[in-house]
Amino acid sequence: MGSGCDPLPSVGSGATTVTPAQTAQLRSLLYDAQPGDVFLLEDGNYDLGGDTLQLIADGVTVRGKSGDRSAVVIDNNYQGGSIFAVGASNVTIADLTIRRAFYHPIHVSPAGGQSITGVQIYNVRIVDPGEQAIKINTGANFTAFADSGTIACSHLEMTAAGRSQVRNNCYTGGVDAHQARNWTIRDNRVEGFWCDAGLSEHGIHLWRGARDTVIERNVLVNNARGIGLGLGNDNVGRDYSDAPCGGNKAQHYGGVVRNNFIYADDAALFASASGFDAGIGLESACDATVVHNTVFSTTAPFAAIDVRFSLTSGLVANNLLSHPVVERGGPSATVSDNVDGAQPEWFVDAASANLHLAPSASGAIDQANAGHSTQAPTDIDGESRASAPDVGADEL
Ligand SMILES: [Ca+2]
Ligand SMILES: [Ca+2]
Repeated sequence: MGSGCDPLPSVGSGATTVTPAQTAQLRSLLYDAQPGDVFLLEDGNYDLGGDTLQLIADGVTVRGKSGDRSAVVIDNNYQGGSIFAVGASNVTIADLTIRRAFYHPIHVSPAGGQSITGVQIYNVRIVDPGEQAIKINTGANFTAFADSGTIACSHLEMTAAGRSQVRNNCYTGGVDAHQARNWTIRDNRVEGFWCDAGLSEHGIHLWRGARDTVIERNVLVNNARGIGLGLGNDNVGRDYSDAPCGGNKAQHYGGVVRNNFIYADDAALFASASGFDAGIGLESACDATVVHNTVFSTTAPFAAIDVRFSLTSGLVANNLLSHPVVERGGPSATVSDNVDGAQPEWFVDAASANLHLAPSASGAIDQANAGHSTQAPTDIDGESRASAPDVGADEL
């Protein structure tokens, strides 16, 4: 898996090209796919009319043919259920737009009794989901899991029009993963997940016993909650044979959150019932590493980083913040070498969520603890950190 956002390799011969005129057959085409089949969707609008596209054979790829994700639009107009239901390993969805699912535009959940791995969501634009944009779940029997997937170079967005369609007390969010292990979520933009009433789930959220997630180089704009590992302190989780966290049932185990920009400036978000809650939330997140993120808000959130509950441990360091870290409920994480009170002029263009450092940002430049920077050896641009590293996601 690469680290950039270059186009995926072109496919060889044998791919099936699909046109918008075949929209009514798309469901059966994909359901009947054989392992490794590749489907290339021509530019245009695919108005599904409520169909769910089930991907149940391993290694199936569904891609926009042109590579321009904005030119291939799959729309369910809030009919039916989810749009893509991914139940097999090594499925790729790439280079297209998915709009207005009643539930989830993409729902990853093992279709059979076996765990699945290697699902890839790449260069996808998701707009106005009825529930969470990308849901990752266990199989129906709670013993098969969806592990080791990637969500990269994608754009998840709730617009004002979509927000008015969200149901069930703001039951929405960007990525929502339960009991999922070893996912990489990188280089995405996630924005607009909040409601007038009710508290949206995070832009990116893994919990209920998820583990070893890597969340890096994402830009999160105007979400009620940015990135979350864990939620609450109940015992709903996943059992691992090596009994991590001293055998305690945590909401999240391990994991790294680094080099993300998290930004909020929307007066309507601040005026909503829940406001801007937290840039990053750790709740019963055991052995988490949260380093070199930048969280900037024009109005105070509850917490720039919320470190909560007694099972939360690990390291929260070298983050550049407009507002303070809040520790509550007895966490044992090491919280050090963070800089709060960042000002808008410390950044290249804060009003555009460009939180790269300005040359005058002396409060951030060279101010990080180099010992903790080993957890994030490169920055949000993929550039190496200097021997005198800067706090936050950007090394100037
Ligand atoms: Ca430096
Ligand atoms: Ca840089």
